Amino acid sequence: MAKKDKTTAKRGTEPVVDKHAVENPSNEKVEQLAAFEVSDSGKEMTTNHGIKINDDHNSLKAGDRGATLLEDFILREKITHFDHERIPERVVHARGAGAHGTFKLYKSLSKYTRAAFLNNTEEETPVFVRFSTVAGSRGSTDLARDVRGFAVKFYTKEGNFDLVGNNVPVFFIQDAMKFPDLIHAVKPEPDNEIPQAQSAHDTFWDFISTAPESAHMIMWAMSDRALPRSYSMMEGFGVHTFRLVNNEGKSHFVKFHWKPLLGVHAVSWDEAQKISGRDPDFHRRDLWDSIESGAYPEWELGLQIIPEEDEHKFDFDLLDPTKLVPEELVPVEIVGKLTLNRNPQNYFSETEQVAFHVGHIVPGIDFTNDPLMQGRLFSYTDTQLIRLGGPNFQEIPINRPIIPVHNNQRDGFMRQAINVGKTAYSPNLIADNAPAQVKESDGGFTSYNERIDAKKVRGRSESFLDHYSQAQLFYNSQSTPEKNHIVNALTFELSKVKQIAIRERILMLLGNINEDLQRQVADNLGLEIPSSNTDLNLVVPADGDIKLHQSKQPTSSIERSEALSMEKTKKESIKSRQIAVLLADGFIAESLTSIQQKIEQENGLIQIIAPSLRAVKSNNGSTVQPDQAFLTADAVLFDAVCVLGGEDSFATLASIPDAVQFVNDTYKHCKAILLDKDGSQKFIQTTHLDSKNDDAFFISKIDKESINRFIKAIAAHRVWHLEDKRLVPA
Ligand code: HDE
Repeated sequence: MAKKDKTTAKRGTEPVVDKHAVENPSNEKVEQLAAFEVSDSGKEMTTNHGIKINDDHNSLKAGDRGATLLEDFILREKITHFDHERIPERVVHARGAGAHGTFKLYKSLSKYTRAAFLNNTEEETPVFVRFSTVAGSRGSTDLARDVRGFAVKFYTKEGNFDLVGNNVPVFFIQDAMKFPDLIHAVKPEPDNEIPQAQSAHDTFWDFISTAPESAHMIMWAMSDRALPRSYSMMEGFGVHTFRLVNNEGKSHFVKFHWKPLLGVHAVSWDEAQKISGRDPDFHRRDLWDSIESGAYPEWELGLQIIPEEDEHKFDFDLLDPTKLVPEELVPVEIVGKLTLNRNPQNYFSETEQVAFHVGHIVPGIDFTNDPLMQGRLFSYTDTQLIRLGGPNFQEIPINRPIIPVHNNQRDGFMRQAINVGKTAYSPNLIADNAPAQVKESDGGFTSYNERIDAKKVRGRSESFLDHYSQAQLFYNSQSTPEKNHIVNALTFELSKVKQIAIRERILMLLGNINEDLQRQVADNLGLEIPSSNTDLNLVVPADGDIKLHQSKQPTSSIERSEALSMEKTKKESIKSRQIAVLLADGFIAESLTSIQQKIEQENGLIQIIAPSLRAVKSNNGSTVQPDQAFLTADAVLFDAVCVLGGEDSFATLASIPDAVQFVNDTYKHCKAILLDKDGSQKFIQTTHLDSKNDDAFFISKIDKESINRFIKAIAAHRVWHLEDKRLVPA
């Protein structure tokens, strides 16, 4: 194995130490990847064929001003490679960010599954995780209103297991057959390729208005779940019902959950839109910086396990991917922890080339007949064949399992393995039947022995036709601010829809979910409430009976589910939160030290923002170097702000409109603010802040007590209930 080179390219003349290669934990997969790493540090330049290059800046010409010569193989090679360096982006989930980490099991699940990585609590399983948005292209913003992909590749000792999930537990459609239609509808419209990374346009809502099966998912997509504060502050879900199969061949149904240790938190839509301009890489940067600073993102793996005998005990179908299993009916059992602790070395080689597939399972895990999942089982390999250029994509370093691969598959574009020997078929006598098939008892994969006895039908099960119960359950489970955000999101999206008939059809759909929701959106759009909420389900075969496809009356057995609201989520930690400290000449040095020490102790990240990048002088003559000036900093990129007194610092900040705006915006977006009392009076008058403290706005001397209150407010994330009081013109 190649020795890992711990230096990166030279900046100036000094070799720069690659900090993360030195400090971040390694694992078996990372060691495997190291064998493929190439460092140019201190090396001579060569062509791809190893010829040392003497001049990389000038092409070979016939005379100083002459035409360039075709024989210039160095120029030809350089340009040719450049011409071919793009590959197609993913057809969905094109924009993403990834990281390495490990999975550690808390307790053995041998009762349910024979998957070794879910049995052995001693071993850590290496993982690579890629988060993504769905609709936008590779260069689009991280903060689009969208579902987020949450794809985890476990490099287990029995091969790769991919849990290719989302941050929402349900999906828009019930059958894979409709996926191309859904995606064509949400992607930019085909005539002018507008709008990018947005669902707020006619074709998307036209599709939704004819597909009531999407009602539940629409509630999630219009909620703040679609605007995560950070990848490390969102849940992940396997969505489909899977199977766990134990050593005796007994199967249990299972739903996979990832629960973030930092809780589930979102930004507001106003912030999301502004962040998209200020820092379209906001989530990607947050993931990278958290890992580099040692504030590793963590999630616990949770399972909802359902005995096979209970398959028909619910008032929804476990095979229907538009339904979740309420935690009140089946609790989530926490079984292990995922920690992301290492950034990739190279975005393209790792994050872009990683190829996930729902069909990558290991013995002890199996599929169900969920018709969406069944379609996915085809799509993922198919897409890699075009995206990664052929059938050998599994040999790309990031995709290789950590155990050796042996079979009789051969050749194809870009084959890396040099398979030795004469045989590439089975059975064979020449090589004594190698590679040999493996008995189930020795770890050979066998499919779950499900009994199926049915007629072929092209259609939908009647058990899939209750489209509104869980949409209602979700809406009813939201807090008042969360409900308001859903109303605002629907108003925003439908305001962008040009055809009034589509707006009206969506109002009918909303009426089947909640009449209050329908009324508010109708009012905002200036439309009448439709006289009937006719269901426009157009999923009907050409000669089918439309009545057989109408949505069923809602019949949910529970009305509210606490787990569906973000309000009761964990609010304990400020790990990886960005806190802005505003200051100017004359600031009180002692206050800065106190706040820095305490925030760093709690794993928060501080940035000092000042009028310019010139060092700022404190009241005692010491100086501090700002991280940013107001020109590049913006409140939407931070979770909280602390403004340091005394008089002189405040007087300068009060005279800078961007500083005042910074504090106003933090206030408007319901975030925590700590203002040093010393000299703050006049500053407050220049802002829209109320001069009274509230649950997250403190005017106080900067001391232990006020810093502790400030930290608690940051951990609580936002005071959404004060949204109507913290009024600031944008
Ligand atoms: Fe995917 N999906 N999907 N999907 N999906 C892809 O595979 C597809 C679905 C998800 O970070 C593609 O390699 C079909 C549900 C994630 O690389 C493609 C259907 C869920 C990612 C594809 C679905 C997902 C993808 C595009 C309906 C949540 C990104 C590039 C039958 C459980 C993985 C690629 C990454 C990517 C097809 C529905 C999650 C085309 C046909 C439901 C997280 O194969």
